[in-house]
Amino acid sequence: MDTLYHTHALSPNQCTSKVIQTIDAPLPLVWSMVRKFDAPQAYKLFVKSCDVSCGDGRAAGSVRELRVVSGLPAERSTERLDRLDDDLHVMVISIIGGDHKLVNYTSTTTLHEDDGGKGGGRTVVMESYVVDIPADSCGEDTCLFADTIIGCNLKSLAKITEKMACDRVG
Ligand code: A8S
Repeated sequence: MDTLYHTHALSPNQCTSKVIQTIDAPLPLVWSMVRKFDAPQAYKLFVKSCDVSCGDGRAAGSVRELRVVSGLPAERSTERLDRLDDDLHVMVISIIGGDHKLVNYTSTTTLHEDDGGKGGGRTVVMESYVVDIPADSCGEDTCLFADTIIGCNLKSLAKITEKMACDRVG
């Protein structure tokens, strides 16, 4: 599963990386948050607003226009849903426009039930991506930038879904 969806062919001017987050909440709950292409602001703290400009937000080919919170090096991003598989828990998104430096960015997110033995109800989220290295930067810096944002997103996802799972039980 891991190598199948998170091994990417690279051009010489591209870099790739992967962020992994274990979450103390059941997979169906975590997936219900991740799969909402039309509402990433539900857990992505840097997203201010999201409008679906093409498609229904569920079918591949749907496009969303994001506005990013102030203080970041960008204000907007246009992103296309390439794949949403509710059986395999795979989501692929490409960034196709915006005023930022992530050119040719495609990310793949997969969810797996944790088999760490600590009982059921834990989820492992893996998010990998491929992106062009800007002419004025290097692969290391480009990946560090994206990894930092993804890390924040997945930590926020963990916090929110863990609270939801806790509230449901308690
Ligand atoms: C995601 C991943 C990333 C989002 C980046 C890397 C971004 O939304 C932010 C700042 C930027 O400079 C680029 O899954 C962009 O959201 C927070 C606007 C695309």
